[in-house]
Amino acid sequence: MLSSSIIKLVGAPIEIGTSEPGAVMGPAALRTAGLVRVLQDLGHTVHDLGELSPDGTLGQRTLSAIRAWTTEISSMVETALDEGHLPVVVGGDHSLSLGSIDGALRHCARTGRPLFVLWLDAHADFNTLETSPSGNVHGMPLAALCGEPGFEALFEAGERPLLDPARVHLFGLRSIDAGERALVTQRQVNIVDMRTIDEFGVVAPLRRILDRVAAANGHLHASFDVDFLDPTIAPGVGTTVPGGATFREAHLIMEMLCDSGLVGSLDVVELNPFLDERGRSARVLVELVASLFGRRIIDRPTEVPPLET
Ligand code: HAR
Ligand code: MN
Ligand code: MN
Ligand code: MN
Repeated sequence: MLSSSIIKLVGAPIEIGTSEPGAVMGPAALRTAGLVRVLQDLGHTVHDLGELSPDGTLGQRTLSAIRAWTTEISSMVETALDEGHLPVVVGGDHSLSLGSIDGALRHCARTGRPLFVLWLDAHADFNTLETSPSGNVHGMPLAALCGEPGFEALFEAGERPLLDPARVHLFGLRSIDAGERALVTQRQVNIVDMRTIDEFGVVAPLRRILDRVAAANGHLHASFDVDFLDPTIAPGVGTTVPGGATFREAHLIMEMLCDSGLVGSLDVVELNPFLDERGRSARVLVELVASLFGRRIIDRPTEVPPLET
C-alpha cells in the first residue's frame, strides 16, 4: 500500500502548454471513467477538490497564464503533503507538473527528504525555450523545474527550490529533440528508454530506481503521461509515439510502485478525450491508477500453489 490512504484529488484542466486542443476535458473523462469510485472501492478516502480554474486565465495562452496554474497547483500539492495526504493531480497537459513538482519540492525542502521524480513518458520534456522545436511548454517542464534559464515567467518571483536533474528518472523515452538530448546528457538525467525496456523488461530497471529512492528515504513523485503507453491501447493523446509500453508492462509498473510504498504524489497527464476512441484511454488510465492504489488479482504471494495429490 502507499503510505497515505487519504487521497487529495484535483483536476487541472490546463491545455495552454500544448498546441492540440482537448486536454481540457481530461479530468472530466477520468471522472466519467470512474476514477473516484474505483479509489473509494479500494478503501481509500478521497477528498475531491474538484477542478482548478485560476482567475483570469480563460482563453489566455501566455507564460503568465501558466504561472497562475503553477502557483495554484503547487500550493494545493504542498498543503496536501504537509497534511500527510497523497495529492493526485489529473490533467490537463504536462505543464501542470510545473506546479505539482514545485509543491512537492517545497514540502521536501522542509522535511529534508530528497525528491525523486519518475517520469513515465515517451518524451523527455526537457526542452528549453531555445531548444524547443514547437514552443509548447508541455515539452519543457523538467528543464524549468531543474533551473534551466529563461523560465522565470513560469514561477512566482522569489526563491524556489530546484529539482536535481540527477534525481529525475525518465522511463519509456522514445522521442527526444536534438538540443534536449544534449541537455539531458549534460545534466546527468537518468534514462530508461524503450531500448532498455525491450532488452531488460520493466522490472529490473524499475527495481533499481525504487531501491535508490528507498535507500535515500526519498519522496517519489510519479508523473504519468498517457503517451508513455502504446497508442494502440491509449490513442487519446495529442502526441502519440509508436512503440510504447504495453498494457501488461504498465500494470506491472503500477503494481511494483504500489508494493514499494514510495509514491508520495502523482500526476496523470495529457489525456485528450477529443482524440480518444469510446473512452478507451480514460478507462485504461483508471485501471492503472487502481493498480497503483492497491488493486491486485490476489494477495501475494502469487506463486502458483502446489497441486493437491
Ligand atoms: N519534444 C517535443 C516538443 O518539445 C514534443 C513534446 C511533447 N510533450 C508531451 N509531453 N506530449 O510529453 O515540442
Ligand atoms: Mn510529457
Ligand atoms: Mn512540509
Ligand atoms: Mn509525452
